[in-house]
Amino acid sequence: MKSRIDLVFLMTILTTVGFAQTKNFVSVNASMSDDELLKIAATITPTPQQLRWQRLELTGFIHFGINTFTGREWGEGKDDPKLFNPTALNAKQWVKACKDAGIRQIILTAKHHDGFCLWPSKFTEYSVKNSPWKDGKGDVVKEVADACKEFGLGFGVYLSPWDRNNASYGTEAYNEYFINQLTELLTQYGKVDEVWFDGANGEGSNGKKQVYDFERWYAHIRKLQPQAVIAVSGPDVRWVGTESGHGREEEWSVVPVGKKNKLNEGSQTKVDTPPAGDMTGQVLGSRSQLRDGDALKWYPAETDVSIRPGWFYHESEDKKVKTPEYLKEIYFHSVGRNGVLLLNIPPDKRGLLTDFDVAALKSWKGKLDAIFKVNLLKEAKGVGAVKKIKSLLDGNDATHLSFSMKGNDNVVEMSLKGEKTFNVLSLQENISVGQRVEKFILEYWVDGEWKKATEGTTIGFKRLLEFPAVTTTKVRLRIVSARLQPALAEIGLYFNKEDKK
Ligand code: FUL
Repeated sequence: MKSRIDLVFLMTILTTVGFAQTKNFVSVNASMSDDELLKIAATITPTPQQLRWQRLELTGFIHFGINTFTGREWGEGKDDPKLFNPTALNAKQWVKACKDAGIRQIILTAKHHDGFCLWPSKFTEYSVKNSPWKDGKGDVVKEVADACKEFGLGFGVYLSPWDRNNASYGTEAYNEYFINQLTELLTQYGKVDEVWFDGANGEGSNGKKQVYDFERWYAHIRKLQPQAVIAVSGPDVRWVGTESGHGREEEWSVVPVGKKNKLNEGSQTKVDTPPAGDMTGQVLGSRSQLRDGDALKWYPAETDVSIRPGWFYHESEDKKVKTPEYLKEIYFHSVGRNGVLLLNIPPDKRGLLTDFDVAALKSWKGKLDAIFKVNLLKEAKGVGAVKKIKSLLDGNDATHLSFSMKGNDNVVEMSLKGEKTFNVLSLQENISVGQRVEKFILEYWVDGEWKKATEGTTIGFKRLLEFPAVTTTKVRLRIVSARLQPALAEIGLYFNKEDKK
Protein backbone atom coordinates (compact mmCIF):
# COMPACT_ATOMS: atom_id res chain seq x y z
CA MET A 1 0.00 0.00 0.00
CA LYS A 2 2.74 2.37 1.03
CA SER A 3 4.61 1.93 -2.25
CA ARG A 4 1.44 2.70 -4.21
CA ILE A 5 0.96 5.93 -2.28
CA ASP A 6 4.60 6.81 -2.97
CA LEU A 7 4.03 6.13 -6.63
CA VAL A 8 0.96 8.36 -6.76
CA PHE A 9 2.93 11.04 -4.90
CA LEU A 10 5.82 10.74 -7.32
CA MET A 11 3.52 10.94 -10.34
CA THR A 12 1.83 14.02 -8.92
CA ILE A 13 5.20 15.70 -8.48
CA LEU A 14 6.27 14.76 -12.01
CA THR A 15 3.01 16.00 -13.49
CA THR A 16 3.25 19.25 -11.57
CA VAL A 17 6.84 19.76 -12.64
CA GLY A 18 5.83 18.91 -16.20
CA PHE A 19 3.11 21.51 -16.13
CA ALA A 20 5.35 24.09 -14.57
CA GLN A 21 7.75 23.66 -17.44
CA THR A 22 5.22 24.12 -20.19
CA LYS A 23 4.15 27.66 -20.85
CA ASN A 24 2.31 29.46 -23.59
CA PHE A 25 3.89 32.84 -23.06
CA VAL A 26 7.26 33.78 -21.52
CA SER A 27 8.72 37.25 -20.99
CA VAL A 28 12.32 37.63 -22.12
CA ASN A 29 14.99 40.19 -21.40
CA ALA A 30 18.34 41.36 -22.74
CA SER A 31 20.36 39.62 -20.00
CA MET A 32 19.28 36.16 -21.16
CA SER A 33 21.87 34.11 -23.01
CA ASP A 34 21.26 32.74 -26.50
CA ASP A 35 21.01 29.24 -25.05
CA GLU A 36 18.46 30.31 -22.49
CA LEU A 37 16.34 32.01 -25.12
CA LEU A 38 16.48 29.00 -27.39
CA LYS A 39 15.41 26.68 -24.59
CA ILE A 40 12.49 28.96 -23.76
CA ALA A 41 11.45 29.06 -27.41
CA ALA A 42 11.64 25.27 -27.62
CA THR A 43 9.49 24.63 -24.56
CA ILE A 44 6.66 27.08 -25.18
CA THR A 45 3.49 25.10 -25.91
CA PRO A 46 -0.02 25.70 -27.22
CA THR A 47 -2.97 26.25 -24.90
CA PRO A 48 -5.57 23.44 -25.02
CA GLN A 49 -7.70 25.73 -27.20
CA GLN A 50 -4.84 26.34 -29.64
CA LEU A 51 -4.03 22.63 -29.75
CA ARG A 52 -7.61 21.67 -30.55
CA TRP A 53 -7.72 24.33 -33.25
CA GLN A 54 -4.40 23.23 -34.80
CA ARG A 55 -5.56 19.63 -34.98
CA LEU A 56 -8.56 20.67 -37.10
CA GLU A 57 -6.17 21.27 -40.06
CA LEU A 58 -9.04 22.26 -42.37
CA THR A 59 -11.56 24.97 -41.57
CA GLY A 60 -14.12 26.68 -43.79
CA PHE A 61 -15.06 30.33 -44.21
CA ILE A 62 -18.50 31.43 -45.38
CA HIS A 63 -18.71 34.98 -46.72
CA PHE A 64 -22.39 35.73 -47.13
CA GLY A 65 -24.38 38.93 -46.62
CA ILE A 66 -25.71 42.02 -48.34
CA ASN A 67 -22.67 41.98 -50.67
CA THR A 68 -23.89 38.67 -52.08
CA PHE A 69 -26.86 40.58 -53.52
CA THR A 70 -25.07 43.77 -54.61
CA GLY A 71 -22.06 42.09 -56.17
CA ARG A 72 -19.62 44.07 -54.00
CA GLU A 73 -16.69 42.96 -51.88
CA TRP A 74 -16.83 45.89 -49.45
CA GLY A 75 -20.32 47.38 -49.00
CA GLU A 76 -20.61 50.94 -47.73
CA GLY A 77 -23.28 50.19 -45.19
CA LYS A 78 -25.94 52.03 -47.19
CA ASP A 79 -27.51 49.22 -49.19
CA ASP A 80 -31.18 48.58 -48.49
CA PRO A 81 -31.70 45.52 -46.22
CA LYS A 82 -34.55 44.58 -48.56
CA LEU A 83 -31.92 43.49 -51.07
CA PHE A 84 -31.09 40.53 -48.84
CA ASN A 85 -33.42 37.85 -50.17
CA PRO A 86 -31.98 34.36 -50.71
CA THR A 87 -34.54 32.19 -52.46
CA ALA A 88 -33.43 28.75 -51.28
CA LEU A 89 -31.03 29.23 -48.38
CA ASN A 90 -29.92 25.90 -46.97
CA ALA A 91 -27.11 26.03 -44.42
CA LYS A 92 -27.10 22.24 -44.21
CA GLN A 93 -25.99 22.13 -47.83
CA TRP A 94 -23.02 24.40 -46.99
CA VAL A 95 -22.01 22.41 -43.96
CA LYS A 96 -22.43 19.02 -45.60
CA ALA A 97 -20.33 20.02 -48.63
CA CYS A 98 -17.63 21.27 -46.26
CA LYS A 99 -17.76 18.15 -44.11
CA ASP A 100 -17.55 15.90 -47.16
CA ALA A 101 -14.37 17.78 -48.11
CA GLY A 102 -12.76 17.13 -44.71
CA ILE A 103 -13.44 20.60 -43.28
CA ARG A 104 -13.96 20.41 -39.53
CA GLN A 105 -15.02 23.87 -38.46
CA ILE A 106 -16.90 26.72 -40.17
CA ILE A 107 -16.67 30.46 -39.60
CA LEU A 108 -19.59 32.60 -40.80
CA THR A 109 -19.40 36.34 -41.55
CA ALA A 110 -22.09 37.30 -39.03
CA LYS A 111 -21.29 40.94 -39.83
CA HIS A 112 -18.92 42.18 -42.54
CA HIS A 113 -17.54 45.73 -42.90
CA ASP A 114 -20.92 46.99 -44.24
CA GLY A 115 -22.44 46.37 -40.80
CA PHE A 116 -25.33 44.21 -42.07
CA CYS A 117 -26.09 41.51 -39.48
CA LEU A 118 -27.02 37.98 -40.47
CA TRP A 119 -28.87 37.57 -37.18
CA PRO A 120 -31.76 39.72 -35.90
CA SER A 121 -29.68 41.82 -33.52
CA LYS A 122 -31.63 43.89 -31.00
CA PHE A 123 -29.05 46.65 -31.28
CA THR A 124 -29.41 47.68 -34.93
CA GLU A 125 -32.05 47.88 -37.62
CA TYR A 126 -29.48 46.92 -40.25
CA SER A 127 -30.05 43.16 -40.27
CA VAL A 128 -31.99 40.22 -41.65
CA LYS A 129 -34.98 41.28 -39.56
CA ASN A 130 -35.65 44.10 -42.02
CA SER A 131 -35.23 41.91 -45.08
CA PRO A 132 -37.95 40.06 -46.98
CA TRP A 133 -36.19 36.74 -46.33
CA LYS A 134 -38.54 34.61 -44.20
CA ASP A 135 -40.59 37.78 -43.67
CA GLY A 136 -37.86 39.18 -41.47
CA LYS A 137 -38.06 36.19 -39.12
CA GLY A 138 -34.94 34.44 -40.39
CA ASP A 139 -31.59 34.01 -38.63
CA VAL A 140 -28.62 32.81 -40.74
CA VAL A 141 -26.32 32.54 -37.72
CA LYS A 142 -28.75 30.12 -36.08
CA GLU A 143 -29.14 28.04 -39.23
CA VAL A 144 -25.37 27.66 -39.62
CA ALA A 145 -24.76 27.03 -35.91
CA ASP A 146 -27.48 24.35 -35.88
CA ALA A 147 -26.19 22.72 -39.07
CA CYS A 148 -22.65 22.61 -37.65
CA LYS A 149 -23.99 20.96 -34.51
CA GLU A 150 -25.98 18.45 -36.57
CA PHE A 151 -23.01 17.49 -38.74
CA GLY A 152 -20.50 17.58 -35.88
CA LEU A 153 -18.40 20.55 -37.07
CA GLY A 154 -16.99 23.35 -34.96
CA PHE A 155 -18.64 26.75 -35.34
CA GLY A 156 -17.09 30.21 -35.42
CA VAL A 157 -18.17 33.79 -36.01
CA TYR A 158 -16.55 36.60 -37.96
CA LEU A 159 -17.61 39.95 -36.53
CA SER A 160 -16.01 42.88 -38.33
CA PRO A 161 -14.68 45.57 -36.00
CA TRP A 162 -14.82 48.04 -38.90
CA ASP A 163 -18.50 48.96 -39.34
CA ARG A 164 -19.57 51.34 -42.10
CA ASN A 165 -23.22 51.45 -41.08
CA ASN A 166 -23.39 52.00 -37.36
CA ALA A 167 -23.72 55.67 -36.44
CA SER A 168 -21.69 55.24 -33.27
CA TYR A 169 -18.60 54.04 -35.16
CA GLY A 170 -15.77 56.38 -34.26
CA THR A 171 -17.03 57.04 -30.71
CA GLU A 172 -16.67 55.23 -27.40
CA ALA A 173 -20.32 54.11 -27.70
CA TYR A 174 -19.30 51.78 -30.52
CA ASN A 175 -17.31 49.60 -28.11
CA GLU A 176 -20.50 49.11 -26.12
CA TYR A 177 -22.42 48.29 -29.31
CA PHE A 178 -19.75 45.74 -30.20
CA ILE A 179 -19.92 44.15 -26.73
CA ASN A 180 -23.70 43.88 -27.06
CA GLN A 181 -23.35 42.17 -30.42
CA LEU A 182 -20.75 39.80 -29.02
CA THR A 183 -23.08 38.96 -26.16
CA GLU A 184 -25.84 38.05 -28.60
CA LEU A 185 -23.56 35.90 -30.73
CA LEU A 186 -21.91 34.18 -27.80
CA THR A 187 -25.02 33.43 -25.76
CA GLN A 188 -27.78 32.57 -28.26
CA TYR A 189 -26.22 29.94 -30.50
CA GLY A 190 -24.57 27.34 -28.27
CA LYS A 191 -20.85 26.62 -28.39
CA VAL A 192 -18.65 28.99 -30.37
CA ASP A 193 -15.16 27.66 -31.18
CA GLU A 194 -13.53 30.59 -32.96
CA VAL A 195 -14.10 34.35 -32.97
CA TRP A 196 -12.50 36.09 -35.95
CA PHE A 197 -11.67 39.79 -35.83
CA ASP A 198 -10.65 41.23 -39.16
CA GLY A 199 -7.95 43.88 -39.13
CA ALA A 200 -9.12 45.52 -42.37
CA ASN A 201 -10.13 49.16 -42.33
CA GLY A 202 -10.50 51.32 -45.41
CA GLU A 203 -11.50 54.60 -43.77
CA GLY A 204 -8.60 56.56 -45.21
CA SER A 205 -7.04 59.71 -43.72
CA ASN A 206 -10.31 61.66 -43.47
CA GLY A 207 -12.30 58.69 -42.27
CA LYS A 208 -13.65 57.85 -38.84
CA LYS A 209 -11.12 56.75 -36.25
CA GLN A 210 -12.25 54.12 -33.80
CA VAL A 211 -10.16 53.02 -30.83
CA TYR A 212 -11.25 49.44 -30.34
CA ASP A 213 -11.47 48.23 -26.74
CA PHE A 214 -9.89 44.90 -27.63
CA GLU A 215 -9.01 44.03 -24.06
CA ARG A 216 -12.62 44.30 -22.99
CA TRP A 217 -13.83 42.33 -25.99
CA TYR A 218 -11.30 39.55 -25.36
CA ALA A 219 -12.20 39.33 -21.67
CA HIS A 220 -15.86 39.10 -22.64
CA ILE A 221 -15.20 36.22 -25.04
CA ARG A 222 -13.06 34.41 -22.46
CA LYS A 223 -15.92 34.71 -19.98
CA LEU A 224 -18.75 33.64 -22.30
CA GLN A 225 -16.97 31.06 -24.48
CA PRO A 226 -13.71 30.12 -22.77
CA GLN A 227 -12.98 27.31 -25.24
CA ALA A 228 -12.98 29.63 -28.26
CA VAL A 229 -9.81 30.81 -29.96
CA ILE A 230 -9.69 34.50 -30.88
CA ALA A 231 -8.17 34.86 -34.30
CA VAL A 232 -6.30 37.37 -36.45
CA SER A 233 -6.88 40.65 -34.56
CA GLY A 234 -6.76 38.40 -31.53
CA PRO A 235 -4.32 36.77 -29.15
CA ASP A 236 -4.62 33.06 -30.01
CA VAL A 237 -4.28 32.71 -33.76
CA ARG A 238 -2.15 34.82 -36.11
CA TRP A 239 -2.89 35.75 -39.72
CA VAL A 240 -0.22 34.02 -41.82
CA GLY A 241 0.36 37.28 -43.69
CA THR A 242 -1.09 36.56 -47.12
CA GLU A 243 -4.51 35.70 -48.55
CA SER A 244 -3.01 33.50 -51.26
CA GLY A 245 -3.25 30.18 -49.41
CA HIS A 246 0.54 29.73 -49.48
CA GLY A 247 2.20 29.91 -46.07
CA ARG A 248 5.90 30.25 -45.24
CA GLU A 249 8.41 27.49 -45.92
CA GLU A 250 9.81 28.24 -42.46
CA GLU A 251 6.88 28.73 -40.11
CA TRP A 252 7.44 29.03 -36.37
CA SER A 253 4.47 28.85 -34.03
CA VAL A 254 6.59 30.52 -31.35
CA VAL A 255 7.21 34.15 -32.25
CA PRO A 256 8.55 37.23 -30.51
CA VAL A 257 5.74 39.54 -29.41
CA GLY A 258 5.46 42.79 -27.53
CA LYS A 259 6.07 46.48 -27.88
CA LYS A 260 9.54 46.06 -29.30
CA ASN A 261 8.43 44.46 -32.56
CA LYS A 262 4.78 45.47 -32.32
CA LEU A 263 3.63 41.92 -33.01
CA ASN A 264 0.84 41.26 -30.55
CA GLU A 265 1.92 44.15 -28.39
CA GLY A 266 1.66 43.62 -24.66
CA SER A 267 1.66 40.68 -22.35
CA GLN A 268 -0.71 37.81 -22.76
CA THR A 269 -0.56 36.92 -19.09
CA LYS A 270 -1.64 40.41 -18.10
CA VAL A 271 -3.77 41.52 -21.00
CA ASP A 272 -4.67 40.15 -24.39
CA THR A 273 -3.83 43.07 -26.59
CA PRO A 274 -4.24 43.07 -30.35
CA PRO A 275 -1.47 42.37 -32.79
CA ALA A 276 -0.27 45.53 -34.46
CA GLY A 277 2.88 44.62 -36.30
CA ASP A 278 3.93 43.43 -39.70
CA MET A 279 2.98 39.80 -40.07
CA THR A 280 4.18 39.52 -43.64
CA GLY A 281 7.89 39.04 -42.96
CA GLN A 282 9.68 36.17 -44.64
CA VAL A 283 10.33 34.42 -41.31
CA LEU A 284 8.92 35.49 -37.94
CA GLY A 285 10.53 33.30 -35.29
CA SER A 286 14.03 32.31 -36.39
CA ARG A 287 16.95 32.13 -33.92
CA SER A 288 18.12 35.62 -34.84
CA GLN A 289 14.63 37.03 -34.18
CA LEU A 290 14.08 35.64 -30.70
CA ARG A 291 15.31 38.87 -29.08
CA ASP A 292 13.04 41.07 -31.19
CA GLY A 293 10.18 41.17 -28.70
CA ASP A 294 9.48 41.52 -24.98
CA ALA A 295 8.21 37.97 -24.85
CA LEU A 296 7.98 34.73 -26.77
CA LYS A 297 4.57 33.31 -27.37
CA TRP A 298 2.81 30.36 -29.02
CA TYR A 299 1.01 32.24 -31.76
CA PRO A 300 0.27 29.88 -34.66
CA ALA A 301 -0.58 30.78 -38.24
CA GLU A 302 -3.93 30.59 -39.97
CA THR A 303 -3.85 30.57 -43.78
CA ASP A 304 -6.99 32.09 -45.28
CA VAL A 305 -7.86 32.00 -48.96
CA SER A 306 -11.02 31.98 -51.06
CA ILE A 307 -11.94 29.20 -53.48
CA ARG A 308 -12.83 32.04 -55.89
CA PRO A 309 -11.05 35.31 -56.67
CA GLY A 310 -13.47 37.22 -54.39
CA TRP A 311 -14.55 36.53 -50.82
CA PHE A 312 -18.23 37.05 -51.68
CA TYR A 313 -20.16 35.31 -54.46
CA HIS A 314 -20.11 36.88 -57.94
CA GLU A 315 -21.71 35.07 -60.85
CA SER A 316 -18.91 36.30 -63.12
CA GLU A 317 -16.49 34.15 -61.08
CA ASP A 318 -18.35 30.87 -61.55
CA LYS A 319 -15.74 29.75 -64.04
CA LYS A 320 -12.88 30.94 -61.85
CA VAL A 321 -13.30 28.48 -59.01
CA LYS A 322 -9.87 27.15 -58.05
CA THR A 323 -9.11 23.78 -59.59
CA PRO A 324 -8.83 20.67 -57.39
CA GLU A 325 -5.16 20.46 -58.43
CA TYR A 326 -4.50 24.02 -57.24
CA LEU A 327 -6.47 23.41 -54.03
CA LYS A 328 -4.21 20.41 -53.44
CA GLU A 329 -1.19 22.67 -53.77
CA ILE A 330 -2.77 25.10 -51.31
CA TYR A 331 -3.27 22.22 -48.88
CA PHE A 332 0.43 21.32 -49.09
CA HIS A 333 1.38 24.97 -48.64
CA SER A 334 -0.92 25.71 -45.71
CA VAL A 335 -1.60 22.61 -43.59
CA GLY A 336 1.68 21.23 -44.89
CA ARG A 337 3.53 24.33 -43.72
CA ASN A 338 2.48 24.29 -40.10
CA GLY A 339 -0.72 26.25 -40.62
CA VAL A 340 -4.46 25.75 -40.40
CA LEU A 341 -6.23 26.29 -43.71
CA LEU A 342 -9.28 28.58 -43.65
CA LEU A 343 -10.88 28.04 -47.04
CA ASN A 344 -13.68 30.39 -48.07
CA ILE A 345 -16.60 29.01 -50.08
CA PRO A 346 -19.25 31.70 -50.66
CA PRO A 347 -22.94 30.82 -51.14
CA ASP A 348 -24.74 32.42 -54.10
CA LYS A 349 -27.89 34.57 -54.23
CA ARG A 350 -30.06 31.50 -53.75
CA GLY A 351 -28.24 30.85 -50.50
CA LEU A 352 -26.56 27.71 -51.83
CA LEU A 353 -23.01 26.72 -52.70
CA THR A 354 -22.92 26.35 -56.48
CA ASP A 355 -22.25 23.06 -58.25
CA PHE A 356 -18.92 24.51 -59.41
CA ASP A 357 -17.68 24.97 -55.85
CA VAL A 358 -19.11 21.70 -54.55
CA ALA A 359 -17.57 19.73 -57.44
CA ALA A 360 -14.16 21.34 -56.83
CA LEU A 361 -14.32 20.51 -53.12
CA LYS A 362 -15.27 16.92 -53.84
CA SER A 363 -12.56 16.31 -56.35
CA TRP A 364 -9.97 18.03 -54.11
CA LYS A 365 -10.89 15.64 -51.30
CA GLY A 366 -10.60 12.71 -53.68
CA LYS A 367 -7.09 13.80 -54.65
CA LEU A 368 -5.93 14.13 -51.04
CA ASP A 369 -7.45 10.78 -50.06
CA ALA A 370 -5.70 9.10 -52.99
CA ILE A 371 -2.31 10.60 -52.04
CA PHE A 372 -2.53 9.78 -48.35
CA LYS A 373 -4.18 6.35 -48.67
CA VAL A 374 -1.13 4.20 -48.05
CA ASN A 375 1.73 5.20 -45.79
CA LEU A 376 4.57 3.13 -47.18
CA LEU A 377 6.25 3.18 -43.78
CA LYS A 378 3.40 1.21 -42.26
CA GLU A 379 5.14 -1.89 -43.48
CA ALA A 380 8.66 -0.71 -42.73
CA LYS A 381 10.77 -3.14 -40.77
CA GLY A 382 14.10 -4.11 -39.45
CA VAL A 383 16.40 -1.37 -38.33
CA GLY A 384 16.77 1.62 -36.08
CA ALA A 385 13.71 3.05 -34.45
CA VAL A 386 11.14 1.17 -36.48
CA LYS A 387 9.40 -0.15 -33.40
CA LYS A 388 8.84 3.37 -32.20
CA ILE A 389 7.76 4.46 -35.65
CA LYS A 390 5.11 1.80 -35.65
CA SER A 391 3.72 3.32 -32.45
CA LEU A 392 3.75 6.72 -34.13
CA LEU A 393 1.86 5.34 -37.06
CA ASP A 394 -0.70 3.89 -34.71
CA GLY A 395 -1.41 7.46 -33.69
CA ASN A 396 -0.39 6.99 -30.09
CA ASP A 397 0.66 10.47 -28.96
CA ALA A 398 2.25 9.20 -25.79
CA THR A 399 4.84 7.14 -27.63
CA HIS A 400 6.17 9.95 -29.76
CA LEU A 401 9.61 9.38 -31.14
CA SER A 402 12.30 11.46 -29.51
CA PHE A 403 15.80 12.02 -30.81
CA SER A 404 18.69 12.49 -28.46
CA MET A 405 20.62 14.87 -30.75
CA LYS A 406 23.81 13.33 -29.35
CA GLY A 407 26.37 11.92 -31.75
CA ASN A 408 24.56 10.28 -34.62
CA ASP A 409 21.42 9.55 -32.70
CA ASN A 410 19.51 12.22 -34.52
CA VAL A 411 18.97 9.79 -37.37
CA VAL A 412 16.24 7.27 -37.90
CA GLU A 413 16.71 4.62 -40.55
CA MET A 414 13.86 2.58 -41.98
CA SER A 415 13.79 -0.47 -44.25
CA LEU A 416 10.82 -0.58 -46.55
CA LYS A 417 8.94 -3.76 -47.38
CA GLY A 418 10.66 -4.36 -50.69
CA GLU A 419 11.31 -1.66 -53.25
CA LYS A 420 8.95 1.30 -53.01
CA THR A 421 8.42 4.48 -55.01
CA PHE A 422 7.34 7.68 -53.28
CA ASN A 423 7.29 11.45 -53.80
CA VAL A 424 5.59 12.85 -50.68
CA LEU A 425 6.99 13.15 -47.14
CA SER A 426 4.76 13.92 -44.17
CA LEU A 427 6.26 14.81 -40.79
CA GLN A 428 4.65 15.95 -37.57
CA GLU A 429 6.17 17.14 -34.33
CA ASN A 430 4.53 16.42 -31.02
CA ILE A 431 3.75 20.10 -30.49
CA SER A 432 2.26 19.48 -27.07
CA VAL A 433 5.92 19.63 -25.89
CA GLY A 434 6.90 22.48 -28.23
CA GLN A 435 8.23 23.14 -31.74
CA ARG A 436 11.90 22.26 -32.08
CA VAL A 437 13.12 21.05 -35.47
CA GLU A 438 15.07 23.63 -37.49
CA LYS A 439 16.36 21.51 -40.34
CA PHE A 440 15.84 17.96 -41.59
CA ILE A 441 16.90 15.86 -44.56
CA LEU A 442 15.27 12.74 -46.00
CA GLU A 443 17.73 10.43 -47.71
CA TYR A 444 17.27 7.23 -49.73
CA TRP A 445 19.63 4.38 -50.42
CA VAL A 446 20.64 4.03 -54.06
CA ASP A 447 23.68 2.48 -55.78
CA GLY A 448 25.35 1.80 -52.45
CA GLU A 449 25.07 5.31 -51.03
CA TRP A 450 22.68 7.74 -49.34
CA LYS A 451 21.22 10.43 -51.57
CA LYS A 452 18.99 13.35 -50.67
CA ALA A 453 15.30 12.96 -51.56
CA THR A 454 14.17 16.21 -49.98
CA GLU A 455 14.89 18.58 -47.11
CA GLY A 456 13.19 21.25 -45.09
CA THR A 457 13.47 23.64 -42.17
CA THR A 458 10.53 23.73 -39.77
CA ILE A 459 8.06 20.90 -39.19
CA GLY A 460 5.70 22.06 -36.42
CA PHE A 461 2.27 20.46 -36.36
CA LYS A 462 2.64 19.18 -39.91
CA ARG A 463 5.12 19.44 -42.77
CA LEU A 464 4.35 18.07 -46.21
CA LEU A 465 6.92 18.01 -48.96
CA GLU A 466 6.62 16.92 -52.57
CA PHE A 467 9.74 15.91 -54.49
CA PRO A 468 10.67 14.02 -57.64
CA ALA A 469 9.74 10.35 -57.16
CA VAL A 470 12.46 8.03 -55.87
CA THR A 471 12.54 4.23 -55.72
CA THR A 472 14.42 2.47 -52.94
CA THR A 473 14.37 -0.17 -50.23
CA LYS A 474 15.77 2.00 -47.45
CA VAL A 475 15.37 5.58 -46.20
CA ARG A 476 16.71 7.64 -43.36
CA LEU A 477 15.52 10.85 -41.79
CA ARG A 478 18.19 13.12 -40.37
CA ILE A 479 17.31 15.90 -37.99
CA VAL A 480 20.24 18.17 -38.72
CA SER A 481 19.36 20.99 -36.37
CA ALA A 482 16.92 21.37 -33.49
CA ARG A 483 16.37 23.79 -30.62
CA LEU A 484 16.00 20.95 -28.14
CA GLN A 485 15.52 17.20 -28.31
CA PRO A 486 13.02 16.84 -31.14
CA ALA A 487 9.87 14.80 -30.61
CA LEU A 488 8.16 13.57 -33.73
CA ALA A 489 4.52 12.54 -33.81
CA GLU A 490 4.33 11.15 -37.34
CA ILE A 491 6.46 10.07 -40.28
CA GLY A 492 4.83 9.18 -43.57
CA LEU A 493 5.95 8.40 -47.10
CA TYR A 494 3.39 8.45 -49.88
CA PHE A 495 3.18 8.15 -53.62
CA ASN A 496 1.14 10.69 -55.56
CA LYS A 497 0.60 8.87 -58.84
CA GLU A 498 -0.68 12.02 -60.52
CA ASP A 499 2.58 13.86 -59.91
CA LYS A 500 4.74 13.01 -62.88
CA LYS A 501 7.77 15.03 -61.74
C1 FUL B 1 -10.18 40.97 -45.31
C2 FUL B 1 -11.53 41.63 -45.63
O1 FUL B 1 -11.37 42.98 -45.98
C3 FUL B 1 -12.11 40.83 -46.76
O2 FUL B 1 -13.31 41.38 -47.24
C4 FUL B 1 -12.33 39.42 -46.25
O3 FUL B 1 -13.32 39.41 -45.25
C5 FUL B 1 -11.01 38.83 -45.73
C6 FUL B 1 -11.17 37.48 -45.11
O4 FUL B 1 -10.41 39.68 -44.81
O5 FUL B 1 -9.43 41.67 -44.44
